[in-house]
Amino acid sequence: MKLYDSKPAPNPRRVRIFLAEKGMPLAGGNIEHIEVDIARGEQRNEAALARNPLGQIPVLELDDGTCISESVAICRYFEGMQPEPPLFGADPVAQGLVEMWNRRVEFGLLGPVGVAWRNGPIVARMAPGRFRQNEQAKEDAEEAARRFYRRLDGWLAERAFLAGEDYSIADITTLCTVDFATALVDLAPDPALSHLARWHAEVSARPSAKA
Ligand SMILES: N[C@@H](CCC(=O)N[C@@H](CS)C(=O)NCC(=O)O)C(=O)O
Repeated sequence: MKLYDSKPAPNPRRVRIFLAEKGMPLAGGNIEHIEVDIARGEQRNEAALARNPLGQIPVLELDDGTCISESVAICRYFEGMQPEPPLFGADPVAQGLVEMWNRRVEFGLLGPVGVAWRNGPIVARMAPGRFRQNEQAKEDAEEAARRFYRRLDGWLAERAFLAGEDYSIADITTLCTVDFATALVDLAPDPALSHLARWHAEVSARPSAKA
């Protein structure tokens, strides 16, 4: 199988961290790793659009040609192939909580961070004219992201990880979003949010975070 990936992009990193947590190596394993140059638009060439008509990565292409896109869908596939350690929850309650947190973070943080990025200066430099930029949309999205950081801080005061005492895909989504927001959107969490900072230090210290 082949994984179409991009080192600097946040969504493909979710899959790499997930694989690292599963102990499934990208180098030397049975997954062929293909780096896609997003800046050059390789995710939208004819072959790429045949794999994913949305022109986005990551994409997992199975040996029979089946293509799975959407980071969480790819992670679900790997969870099915290798259930241990469970990263979508070990029992129905945990599964519900993991799903709840993952969706909250996708809609409540990853979405606004994406809007702030599309309307921000780095995109204007990297891909001039690709998006019609709107300063008000950027500011509203930044405020929404900061509000979500404050909520996260409160939640993490009471639990080790997003969905409870076990690390899960919800932590992976949050880590990738926070790191992308910090590095490329100028939207780092306020360091005074000490519970969020504690959580971030802990998940960043896991070997998988280097993926
Ligand atoms: N919901 C999708 C989002 C995928 C996505 O937005 N991928 C970005 C990289 S992080 C991409 O391919 N961008 C290239 C483009 O939009 O041209 C997922 O979870 O995989």
